Amino acid sequence: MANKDNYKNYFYVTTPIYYVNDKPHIGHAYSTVIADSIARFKRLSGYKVFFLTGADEHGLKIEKEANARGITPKELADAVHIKFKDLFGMLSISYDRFIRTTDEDHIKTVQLAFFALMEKGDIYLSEYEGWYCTPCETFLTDKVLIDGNCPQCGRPASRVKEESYFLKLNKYEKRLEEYIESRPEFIKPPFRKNEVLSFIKEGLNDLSVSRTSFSWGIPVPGNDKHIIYVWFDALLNYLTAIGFEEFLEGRDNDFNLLFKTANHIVGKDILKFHAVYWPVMLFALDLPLPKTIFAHGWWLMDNKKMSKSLGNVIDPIYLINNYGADALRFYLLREITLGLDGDFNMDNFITRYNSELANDLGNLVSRTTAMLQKYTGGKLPGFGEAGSIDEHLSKAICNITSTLNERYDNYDFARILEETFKFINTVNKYINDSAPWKIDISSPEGKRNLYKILRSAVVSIYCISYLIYPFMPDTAARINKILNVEAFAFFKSSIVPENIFDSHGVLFKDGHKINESREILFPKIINT
Ligand code: ME8
Repeated sequence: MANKDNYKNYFYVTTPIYYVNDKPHIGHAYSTVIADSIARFKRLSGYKVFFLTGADEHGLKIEKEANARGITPKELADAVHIKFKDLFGMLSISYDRFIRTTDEDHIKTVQLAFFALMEKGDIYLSEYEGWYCTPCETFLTDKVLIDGNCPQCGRPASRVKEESYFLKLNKYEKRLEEYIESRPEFIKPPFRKNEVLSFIKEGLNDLSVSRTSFSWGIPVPGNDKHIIYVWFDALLNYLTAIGFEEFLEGRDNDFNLLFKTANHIVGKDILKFHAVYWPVMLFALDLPLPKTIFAHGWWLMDNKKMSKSLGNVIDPIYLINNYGADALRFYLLREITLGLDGDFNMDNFITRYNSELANDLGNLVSRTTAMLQKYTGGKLPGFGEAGSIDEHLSKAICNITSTLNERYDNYDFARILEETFKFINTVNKYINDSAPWKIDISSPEGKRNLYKILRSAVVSIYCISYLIYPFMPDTAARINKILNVEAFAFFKSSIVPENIFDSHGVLFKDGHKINESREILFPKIINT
């Protein structure tokens, strides 16, 4: 059981921090919903969770956008980071901190780390000559350019020649390779591990970690002609947020315990920064590495890359306003296996919504509450009167819960949702097959049979609310309200699906009143 002083373990989960040059889009919602779902599941399972998200506010890209708008970069960051916060509020994102790279503690952390590595000799001054892609804030070699364009975003790279500080990557190349080879849980999904290893095996050049051609960023300590490279700055947010500075000062905090458990959720496009540059920075700083870097795939729109110029960028706010936050969360996690790319198709979104959310889940809840109203005035028949709960249902739920931890650890969310919705259909079928409306309740046996069906359906719905909670927290809360159980009783009790079929009498006492629900959980979408 989870309580303040008795956590199973720590669990630190992070999203990328988002560039504030433009408003959030579906890709930002995606990384954040993935992190939120695992954070919620881990909290539910008794872990002490720290969930971090935030804004990446420095760099040339932000400076350029601010110039174009005729405002300062800080004014741009102040305005745009609020849009991310608003979106995350609408999506019920349960973050513990929203970090901004302009926060005081972060600036200190970055300067401390940079200084420590200069002292150690792992950062040295030299000259950089080569290519730079501003939209990706990435240095590029001749070899990777495609017709003079960035291989990542396809836009033209610019030639730069400047004095620069460099981080020694080469020194840590072998150590990193061995580390990755020997730890299957470090890079997920597994096929991404090979991609990273082949990149490392090509040989790592030392990384340029400062710029002199613009001013919006954190100055190099002792040489403020140089601005610290935005990725060096950004990656360190993962240390700032959990008290790196206090830790260095020897103050007692959770830094050490938390960081080892870190799960960085990132898009596949930024895996290299997290699985190569970041570990090297941590090796150099003599810190442990995060536990897992999970790279998710990309959402395409009608099989094309989303881009402003194609005008096919999906606005998450539009979807939330029209269909609800949980419908969007559900679609993002149910439609594609995490790790692979997927196509965001509106017809498909509506079909899934209508069939799985409105028909399967929504109807199960409304028909069950309607039956209770009709037969018992909303009172749940006692444990004694109903006898046992349907065995087939209890087995089905145990099959799901027994694999839950493993599935979450592998980010196999689509599978969990698939199984949960299969279970919802099993309960619907159970009600259809046992046809309570045909039962002759004048006989004691008939009555007992009806009560068993009602109780089985209610207990099953409670289990469903537990299973969907990490993915659709507001829907789970609404169901709990209809069932008239304290919001998320599973947080506070040991009554989780593993044992609910034995102990449902504790939560649903004899005569427990189920609220009459006129509320439609998911109104059907009429596709025009
Ligand atoms: O990269 N589908 O920030 P960012 C899925 N500041 N994910 C997508 C996507 C799409 N169509 N488009 C973008 C940065 N993303 C850095 C991170 S972390 C220390 C610094 C994802 O605002 C993308 O893969 O450009 C990335 O994970 C995230 O959005 C942030 O993008």
